[in-house]
Amino acid sequence: MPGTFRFSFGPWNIHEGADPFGPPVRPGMPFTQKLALYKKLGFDGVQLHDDDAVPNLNELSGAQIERSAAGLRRTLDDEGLVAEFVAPRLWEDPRTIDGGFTSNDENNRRYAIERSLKAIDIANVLGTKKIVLWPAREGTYIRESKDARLAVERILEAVNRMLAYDPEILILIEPKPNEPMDQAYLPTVGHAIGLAYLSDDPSRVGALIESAHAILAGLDPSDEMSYALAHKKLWSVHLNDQNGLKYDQDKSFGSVDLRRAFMQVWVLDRNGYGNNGEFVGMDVKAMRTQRAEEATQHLANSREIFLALLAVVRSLDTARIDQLIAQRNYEQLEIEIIRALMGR
Ligand code: GLO
Ligand code: MG
Repeated sequence: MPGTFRFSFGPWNIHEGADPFGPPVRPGMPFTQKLALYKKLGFDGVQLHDDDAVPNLNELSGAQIERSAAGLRRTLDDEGLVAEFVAPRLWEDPRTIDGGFTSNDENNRRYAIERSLKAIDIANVLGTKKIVLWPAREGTYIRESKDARLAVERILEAVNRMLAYDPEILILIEPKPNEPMDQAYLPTVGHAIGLAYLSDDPSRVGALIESAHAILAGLDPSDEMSYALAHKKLWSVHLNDQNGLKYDQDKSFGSVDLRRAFMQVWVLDRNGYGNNGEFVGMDVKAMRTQRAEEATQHLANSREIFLALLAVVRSLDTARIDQLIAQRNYEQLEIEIIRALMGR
């Protein structure tokens, strides 16, 4: 069955352009103004960090958090938008400097788990069951500083605490091999899914695959997606692009390697992605050089490229492809795919 595609992004994808070497170059945009742009750009789903949804949540009581989240829920409803997931932001607080779940300090680990449970409360008010865990600082700068086996056990303990806290919540691990840490404990989807099977409820732990993260790990994003699909665990994607092994670039989908992007669309469509309500997330950032007036174009462009590649995928003659595969004439298969991509 072919896929069904709806698109999402997070408020961080409309960005002021700050990087580690320079300040913002565009004015900030209030969150509600960003929400008003979603539909115009062709997007229906909103991805949220817990504190995108409820600012300053560390200073609020449980009841205050619920009230604030309910306010956002009304705004989303008014805009005709849905919350796709909530992700606990475990990488900015001073208590998570050396990791959240894998910090060597017990008090800090407790903070990270409590914060993740608050993200679940917020998700419930917003009407989503999906919690994304990007284990940003669950890794090291020097290997001697943490016990790597214990770290995996500690991440597992946190996942189990979350599963026990809410019997319906789904946990999507977003693997990334490095940045901000030198080396991360869950670098690939294989690691994420391995952890899922160790958990108390493997059926509720899956993955979000980001194209750039797979590329940074030296892997092909469509193969990473296929691996998760084989386990029925591809519950979201962060499509974008990445020009080789450098900082995490979050370039527009397909802007570096159109054929690599094509293959991701092919895999998603051929596997009926989206038929259970999964979104196609675009984790993309505008170039720092982009003027403020046009600083949302990367989102519309990524969606346009996805849909154009989908049209190419669906235009291909599958009997012809099967025939070339049967003949083992992969050179001919390649030229025909490239011709299709070039519109010839
Ligand atoms: C950074 C990640 C980040 C996450 C987001 C949701 O490299 O891709 O953008 O996707 O924080 O957890
Ligand atoms: Mg991402």
